[in-house]
Amino acid sequence: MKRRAAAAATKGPAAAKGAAPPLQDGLVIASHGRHCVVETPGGERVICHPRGKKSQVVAGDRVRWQPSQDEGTIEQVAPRRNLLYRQDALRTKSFAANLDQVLILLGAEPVFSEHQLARALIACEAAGIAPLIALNKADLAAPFARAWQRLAPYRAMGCTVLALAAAPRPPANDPANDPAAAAPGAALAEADEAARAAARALTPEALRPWLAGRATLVLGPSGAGKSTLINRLIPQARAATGEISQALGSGRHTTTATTWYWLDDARSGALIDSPGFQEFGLHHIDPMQLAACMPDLRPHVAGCRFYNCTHLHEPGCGVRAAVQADGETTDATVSAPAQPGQAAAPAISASRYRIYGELFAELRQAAQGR
Ligand SMILES: Nc1nc2c(ncn2[C@@H]2O[C@H](COP(=O)(O)OP(=O)(O)O)[C@@H](O)[C@H]2O)c(=O)[nH]1
Ligand SMILES: [Mg+2]
Ligand SMILES: [Zn+2]
Repeated sequence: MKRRAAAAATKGPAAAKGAAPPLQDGLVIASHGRHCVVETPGGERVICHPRGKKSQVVAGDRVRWQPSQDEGTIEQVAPRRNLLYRQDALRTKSFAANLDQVLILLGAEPVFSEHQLARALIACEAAGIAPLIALNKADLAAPFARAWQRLAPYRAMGCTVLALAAAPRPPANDPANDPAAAAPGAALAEADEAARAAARALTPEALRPWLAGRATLVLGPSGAGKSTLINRLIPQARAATGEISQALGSGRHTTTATTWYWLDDARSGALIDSPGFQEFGLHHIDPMQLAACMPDLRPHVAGCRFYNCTHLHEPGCGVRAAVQADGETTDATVSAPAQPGQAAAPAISASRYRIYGELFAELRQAAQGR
């Protein structure tokens, strides 16, 4: 971390009269506890402290800060365009602010939790941030085919799902690696579809057009390949992480902070690396709004008899009427339009409806506890 020179901070007419130096613009590129790193428009990086206990800043915040000695104090935080956060019974934790999209990176291995994926997508929807899903490790044919099939409901509900090979291994010549072995008995067409997706898998470089000019938060379970992807696209990321952790930790042991990395010299696109995909609390979401945050359930709500339908047990529920039997495939089935003249909405997979029920119970309990 390049510490700011005290002399540079106190130059100018205001300083000459002994007044406080003028406020400066900055972007928060990392935040941890009571410290953060602010980047100036010129690319200098300064450790800053928020003024007051309550005023937490997060990566992506645009701030006005006051230089003092070799550090600074955050005086103002610009209104946020959006904020992605999670909330459980104990605390609220922010990921980042002012995002253009969230890249949810999953791996063919280890097997991802559909529940965590659903939670992350709901948080994006509630925050008004576009998600993009990438399934990494396309070179692992059989696990990739299984994972690709599990993502069918997400493709059907309109999510973009990209196949990625961030660091492919040479083929192992293992018969278990045949995509047809992925799901014995499953339709061959599905294995074929996964194999075609794997054959089209993007390299990290080929992912660039999806990232250019945007601030993208990268979320995903441990082992999915987040660090691999970030290090391929931003070779100096590893060094920057070390410097920032060291500066923010002030000698103490710290977990990695959420960190902002520029993708290009013009500083137009950025990847934001963040820990914490596992405990993705959604307690900030009203259970009665949950179906509206799930794009596959949402269109069917119009078909419910009761305006305050929970879609759990009510008669005349448009959502329940659209749920498929277990094992039915998503891509093909389309339910009847909820209302005459309306376009038919794709059916809801059994697993997605199960996740809705579990989340609804959890959020209702959280709302009652407040
Ligand atoms: N086979 C295969 N392995 C990969 C690929 N991308 C990453 N890995 C490996 O997956 C493991 C976890 O990657 P890492 O980037 O540390 O994951 P993170 O926990 O999400 O940051 C490492 O051993 C990587 O080498 C890929 O495309 N194919
Ligand atoms: Mg990592
Ligand atoms: Zn209903």
